[in-house]
Amino acid sequence: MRVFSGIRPSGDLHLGNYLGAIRQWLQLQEKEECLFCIVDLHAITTPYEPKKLQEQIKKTAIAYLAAGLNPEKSVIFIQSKIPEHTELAWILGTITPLGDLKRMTQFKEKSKKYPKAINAGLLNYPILMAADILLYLAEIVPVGRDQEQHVELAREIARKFNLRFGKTFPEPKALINEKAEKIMSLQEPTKKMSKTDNHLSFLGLFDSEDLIKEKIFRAVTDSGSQIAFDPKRKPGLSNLLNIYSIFSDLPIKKVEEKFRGKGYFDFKKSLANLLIEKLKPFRQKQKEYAKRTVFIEEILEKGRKKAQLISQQTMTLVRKKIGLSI
Ligand code: AQP
Repeated sequence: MRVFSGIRPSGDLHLGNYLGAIRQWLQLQEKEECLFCIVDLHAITTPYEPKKLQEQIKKTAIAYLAAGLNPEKSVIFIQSKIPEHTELAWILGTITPLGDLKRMTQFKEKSKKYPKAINAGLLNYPILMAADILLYLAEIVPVGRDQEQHVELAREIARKFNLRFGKTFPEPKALINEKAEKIMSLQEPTKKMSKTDNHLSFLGLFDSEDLIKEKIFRAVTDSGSQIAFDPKRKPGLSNLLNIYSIFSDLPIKKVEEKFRGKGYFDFKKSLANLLIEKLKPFRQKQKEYAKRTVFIEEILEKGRKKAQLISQQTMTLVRKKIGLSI
């Protein structure tokens, strides 16, 4: 089976990106044909600094490797290096109903977050994402819950295209890790953790020990003192308990038992120490890869070549099917 997924180089990767998406990528690369992309064209749909984008793209490539992606097993590449993404997006846009785009939750949320920057690219984001997936005839798309709606739309678009022009694309499916489907913000625990929010609200995969401690101790928790999982009444604490459970490999019930009779301070201290220990290898690898610029560039170029082969084949077929070439 072919797998495709990507991350916007819009900031430093956080626990949500890692647990919701990358952890699944690591398992998939062992058994499936995987393509993992740095989706820079998606990153420019929200306000950004051109001078910082290049840096952020490199940092994301380093983060992919430091988090465990193996370039011998996965194709790692930059979206904008493959012009077929935008060509296919244009074509798919002509069969995508406008109403479907306007009802997308991410479009509504990002429009609220950036009221002065509601651009057509933001609205068309899901079409480009459909193109990203369909260009590689991918069947599986490992993502967090927030991206499920977009994958559903990609599926609808594939179905529509196949009906209109004859079977061309598989209908892709989202693969979601139920336990980590939505890691919540440390500051506003009813919202998902996001890289572009205040830095205290997300835990970066490569945050220093001091920063981890600071962010965990300042994480919003709820009134009361009992360590109990109750996402409705105690969203802040429940999010932290979930993170503890994932990193300790203990079921949530066992974590509750471990901290029975103890207060928030003890729990947060233990969680900070657990995260410091578990994220240490990532920090070390990130430092090592950051020094190997040429190696990173070679990996991205190798990835580009492999991705280009597939994308060109798909576009030759698509152009023919829709009547653009003889
Ligand atoms: N909080 C989260 N919990 C679980 N999964 C998450 N993902 C993102 N946040 C969480 C998953 O990570 C992958 C990459 O996401 P993205 O960067 O392409 O877009 P995003 O969903 O918009 O991520 P952010 O961090 O919120 O970025 P900004 O702030 O730039 O919008 C996706 O699979 C996503 O589901």
